[in-house]
Amino acid sequence: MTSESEAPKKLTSNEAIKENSRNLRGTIAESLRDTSTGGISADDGQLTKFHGLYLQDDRDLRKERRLQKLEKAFSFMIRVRLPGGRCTLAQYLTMDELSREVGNDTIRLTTRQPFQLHGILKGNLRPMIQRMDKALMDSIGACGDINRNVMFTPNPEKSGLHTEIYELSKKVSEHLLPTGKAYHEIWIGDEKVAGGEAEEEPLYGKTYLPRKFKIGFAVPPSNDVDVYSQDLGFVAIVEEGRLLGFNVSVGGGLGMSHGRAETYPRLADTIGFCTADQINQLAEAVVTAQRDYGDRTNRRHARLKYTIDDRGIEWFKNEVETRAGFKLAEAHTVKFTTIEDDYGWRRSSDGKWFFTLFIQSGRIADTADRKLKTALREIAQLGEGNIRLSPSQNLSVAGLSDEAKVSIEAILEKYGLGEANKQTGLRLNSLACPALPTCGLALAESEREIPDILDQLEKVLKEVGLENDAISIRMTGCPNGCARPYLAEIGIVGRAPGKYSLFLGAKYNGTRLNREVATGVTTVEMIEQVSGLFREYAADRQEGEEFGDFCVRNGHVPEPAKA
Ligand code: SRM
Ligand code: SF4
Repeated sequence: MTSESEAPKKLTSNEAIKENSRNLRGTIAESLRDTSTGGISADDGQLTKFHGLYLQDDRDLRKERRLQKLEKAFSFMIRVRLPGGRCTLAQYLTMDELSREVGNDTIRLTTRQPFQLHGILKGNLRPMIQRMDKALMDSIGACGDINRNVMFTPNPEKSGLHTEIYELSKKVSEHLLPTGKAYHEIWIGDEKVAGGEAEEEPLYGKTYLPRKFKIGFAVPPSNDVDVYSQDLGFVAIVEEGRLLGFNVSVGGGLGMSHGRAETYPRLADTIGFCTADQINQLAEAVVTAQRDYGDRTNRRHARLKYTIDDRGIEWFKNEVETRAGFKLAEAHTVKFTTIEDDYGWRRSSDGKWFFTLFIQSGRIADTADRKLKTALREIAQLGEGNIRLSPSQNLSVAGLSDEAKVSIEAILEKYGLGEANKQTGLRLNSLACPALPTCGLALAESEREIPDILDQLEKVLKEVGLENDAISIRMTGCPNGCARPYLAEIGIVGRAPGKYSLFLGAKYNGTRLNREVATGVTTVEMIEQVSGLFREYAADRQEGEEFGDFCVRNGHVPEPAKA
């Protein structure tokens, strides 16, 4: 907001790109035809994000290509929208095939429950999206300044109540989808030189949101979706097995930049309670308030969390209530105890089996000694049940009979994966973002480095008898926070090649942020520091005390972290 005497600030260049894009068409169609480069124009690169596509390059090859005077080794990453992380076996098999035929032969399960494929060459984009379309999958709104994949626990069959809430989360997701035809026109329909004409986008308007927007639904006691990290969170309130409605929280967000105090991770504030039939109206009110008041002059200050901090939570609540046309009731007390997926075999409320497999950093790949991708393909080819992706980058198969359970166990054994879930509590609670070589923003390694860090720390945990304790550890290659590191008891955040910041003291259940305790340390130094704390924790912890709480109580975290 500017006062009358102040000159209005200049809008970011992204605002002009959106405004002039004829509802996300830009010159993408032309960029795709240009065979002189594997890339696309910078402006189109901003627009393709709204279509779920990122232009990337293989950063491992940058130096060599520069020396050879070649352009970067460009390729695309696609993020496939999957509300609640749910897909059919046929859809999974489509991902498997596409990853092999046009991607880098890996599938990446993300921290918001979509699939990502990396390494797709420009010329393969249209045919790939057309095949996804035939399998009833799309990547609309998986990225960009828009509502992203709506998160919900991967097991709605856990109870009738979970199923009811899943349906509500799906409705919100559909309610907030863009309505424009650009995606179909560019990627699926007949090729047009300049694309069609812009249409009305009733909810988002011509310039969409100032920045990305995220929603998650949680059912206590599980906070698997990290509900307070979401721009808009719904926490189910249940009484005697009946859904009363939802606590509503707003203004969560984790991205920050090193050395810029004006950027920070923030937990959402709970502003009240709404009933199930008010959810869509409420979500629309929050989204449109952010659309109209979010900062479009600075993308580092454009998320809802800053709108709220600039104007005050009471102002925002009032704005939302006015737009929604109803008042929120008083929030209920909630208690979260866990964030961990239900690993292994569980009976669902429908009597079927639900199986969750731990997947390190969500990367499905075959390696010389571990054929995970092949094993999962064979499981999908059994033709029973369906697939779920979790907010912790794991994969589940749902809806299985006793016979299918036996067959799946045999496949896992055949590929040496029978013990895949027998990991330390630390590994089972670990996340890492992709970082190098695909992520253009990575300052340091993450996914490629975390296995080694875990190996080292596990030695100490076993030595002091803590191998079964659930301790959360999350690593990212930069401070953007994609693996939600600021909500981990141990957060490792890249600063420069081989250099990290160490964060400690978050609450395990995702209700308190951690604090930075070391800056610019190597992984060796970090492992040494954390190993020392593990030893202290094993010796001095109080009954039932979690690692993050221990770090706070014993003064290992600089200032008292907020509860
Ligand atoms: Fe993220 C940007 C990967 C979840 C905060 N994120 C990126 C990009 C697209 C890099 C880019 O802009 O060029 C990364 C692509 C890397 C690659 O090679 O695949 C990327 N983010 C991911 C994923 C794949 C990490 C993962 O390990 O699974 C997650 C995909 C989720 C999805 O399916 O939609 C992912 N990103 C998150 C989360 C966690 C969440 O949403 O629960 C966050 C923190 C929460 C939040 O939004 O506040 C997150 N990503 C960011 C940010 C910082 C946003 C900010 O407000 O400052 C960026 C950079 C940006 O937007 O400018 C970013
Ligand atoms: Fe890339 Fe940084 Fe996100 Fe990791 S946290 S995927 S390095 S943007």
